[in-house]
Parts: sequence; structure tokens; C-alpha cells
Amino acid sequence: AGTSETIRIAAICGSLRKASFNRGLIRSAIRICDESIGGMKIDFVDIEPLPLINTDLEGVAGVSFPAPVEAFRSRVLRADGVLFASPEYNYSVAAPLKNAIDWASRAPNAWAGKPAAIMSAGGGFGGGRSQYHLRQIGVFLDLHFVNKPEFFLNAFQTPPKFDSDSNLIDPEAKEKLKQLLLSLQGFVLRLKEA
Ligand code: FMN
Repeated sequence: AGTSETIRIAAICGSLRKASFNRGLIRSAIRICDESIGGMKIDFVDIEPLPLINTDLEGVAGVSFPAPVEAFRSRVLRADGVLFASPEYNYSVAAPLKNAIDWASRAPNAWAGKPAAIMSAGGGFGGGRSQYHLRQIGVFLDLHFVNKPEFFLNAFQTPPKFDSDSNLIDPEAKEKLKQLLLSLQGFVLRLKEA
């Protein structure tokens, strides 16, 4: 009885580099979720294998996709919600993330109706400008973003927010991240009830 089913969240990182701070945010989110939030599991979904968007790679009727695209789309479809972690590139959404979003938007749009949360680590504004572009993209895709708390983190501060392995070490940021995850969990549950 009740809400016994575990919510599954697909975590997507817009940065492909090994030492990515945004990837570090996802590792931290997974740990926080496992250690101090019940009923929710975060799965990292790698977008690195995706080819650049090119509709010539689609099947004749536009219903089949290259294998890595098919795999990515089905992981998005299966997820109860999405957690985006992405740097800002030139004031906007990082190209690898936009590429992944575009692939999964091809009909049938895998993002439709999904609750989602955004976090970002970057320069002075912590990637904030890219978050508003991502929210705008989500309008057309019918993604439903949680509004608060907003999570932007300047990754280049002293004392450092990340250790030398790009793991988040700042207690205040970890607490904020936990609040974001709780907000996403609450939103997913509310949408499920509706
Ligand atoms: N940081 C910003 O805050 N705003 C930007 O507009 C911005 N543009 C960038 C453009 C490019 C092409 C690259 C490679 C980096 C840019 N940066 C910008 C710096 C990134 O925020 C920084 O490299 C960050 O560490 C990337 O995230 P990651 O550690 O997850 O890879």
C-alpha cells in the first residue's frame, strides 16, 4: 500500500570531460540520494556514445534510430524524471547536451511530460544563463522543471568546492543539492498522483 515504488531518475551530464565538475555533481547527487533520501534512485545515463544529430541516420519512416540513440531514448522513456547537470558554454546549453536533447526529441518525443531538475557548475554565474536556455527548450519538449531551489555553483572559488577528483566537498552545496533532489522527488510524486 502507499508509495512503495522506487522513483527512477535519469541523470544526464552535458560535459564529456573526465574531470567534469558537473559529473561530480551527479556523483554527489547519487550518493546523497542513496544515503539520505528514501524511495528514489539516480542512474547516470552517458551521452558520450551519441552521434551528432543527423536525421539521415534515422530509419526510413523516422521510427528507428542508431543503436546508441535507441538506447538513450529508451532510458529517458523509462525514467520517472530527469536530472540535468551541465556547464554553460558561451552563455548557453553545452552542445553535447543539446545534441542528446535533440535526439530524444525526435518523434515520439521521449521528454514529453517528464519532471526534471537542473544543476550546474561553471564560471562566475555557475552556469545560470544556460539553465534559463534549457528551461526555454523544455517548453517545446513539454519537460516540467522544478522551479526551486535553483542550484548554480561557481566551480572556481577559494576555498575550493570540489576536491582534486572533482568530487563536491562543500557542505552547504551538498545540503542545497539535497534540497533540490527532495524537490524533484516531491514533484515526481505529485505528477504521478495527478
Ligand atoms: N563558463 C561559464 O560560466 N559561462 C560560459 O559561457 C562558458 N563558456 C564556455 C565555453 C566553452 C567552449 C568551454 C569549454 C567552457 C566554457 N565555460 C564557461 C567554462 C566552463 O564553465 C568550465 O570549463 C566548467 O568547468 C565546465 O564544466 P565541467 O567541469 O563539468 O566540464
